[in-house]
Amino acid sequence: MVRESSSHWRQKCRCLLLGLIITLILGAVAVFVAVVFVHKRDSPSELPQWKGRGSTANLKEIMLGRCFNYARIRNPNLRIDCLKIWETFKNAFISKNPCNITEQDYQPLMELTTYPIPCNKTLLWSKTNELAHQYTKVQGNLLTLEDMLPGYMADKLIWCGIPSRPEINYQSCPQWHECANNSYRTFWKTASKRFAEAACGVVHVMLNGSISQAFENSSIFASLEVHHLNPKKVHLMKIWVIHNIGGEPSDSCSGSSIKKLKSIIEGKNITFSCEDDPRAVQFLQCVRNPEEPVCRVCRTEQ
Ligand code: N1C
Repeated sequence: MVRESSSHWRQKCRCLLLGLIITLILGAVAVFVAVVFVHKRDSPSELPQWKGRGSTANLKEIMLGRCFNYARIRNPNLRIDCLKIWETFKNAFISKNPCNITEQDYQPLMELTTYPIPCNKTLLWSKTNELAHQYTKVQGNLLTLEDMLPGYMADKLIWCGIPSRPEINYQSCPQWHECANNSYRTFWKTASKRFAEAACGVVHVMLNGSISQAFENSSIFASLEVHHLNPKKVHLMKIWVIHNIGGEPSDSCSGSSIKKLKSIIEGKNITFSCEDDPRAVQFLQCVRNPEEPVCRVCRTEQ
């Protein structure tokens, strides 16, 4: 009787031990599979490979910093919630195919960040990014999209998401021309359209006369901004065509691309004027090229 119960007890122990061993093995296998899966998920080779560089490192920190700088220092009267703006910005592109971002995706952000711009202050530009911003900084009376909150926060940054994964892709993003509806191209299209729609009074435009077509069809200025100016609000467009100092001009106010722009603008019942190399802009260029003959004309010999 005693022997029987001890053998029964031993058998029970064996079963328990076997159960424990099986549980341990299964646990180890589960941990192994999970580790392999997580590793695979995070491995860069598994991410979609786009031709452009990945999202700007520290995107969140940069955008939040710019937002707080804008709200606390540049424009202290502005009542905005930067964290909410960041979340709304992120929701426009996160977990989505970066070639399939629509203007609708950015509408909530635009609603949160768009403020009226005073009349006569709008400066549009195409292929003159650096000079246009140097000019507004020094002259102080005109504003570009980069002076408004959405443009200020996004200036010179790259961003895109990963389909079905709530992460930012820091490995690669579509290039500007890789697909028309990529995350940052759609952003600039949406913001530029709204910026043009909001313009009133006189609108200034800085174009580049050192490229073959100063008014170039595929640019955001030609394809969007021009068509979204409201003739009920804008009465004059002042074009400045700028040429590299010391270089050969390729296009000018009398060139065919500007003539085309003139006919579009006049067709909208907006008055049009055009000036090649206004002096105020040329002075700025002369800071970098003081020895060029065109920069010497005002100098009196002593
Ligand atoms: O295509 P573009 O010029 O004609 O676009 C310029 C036009 C400006 O008037 C702005 O209002 O569109 C707006 N805009 C920006 O403000 C902007 N900031 C930075 C458009 N693009 C902008 N970028 C970047 O410049 C953008 O990421 C892309 O690479 C260029 C487009 O500028 P462009 O071809 O010189």
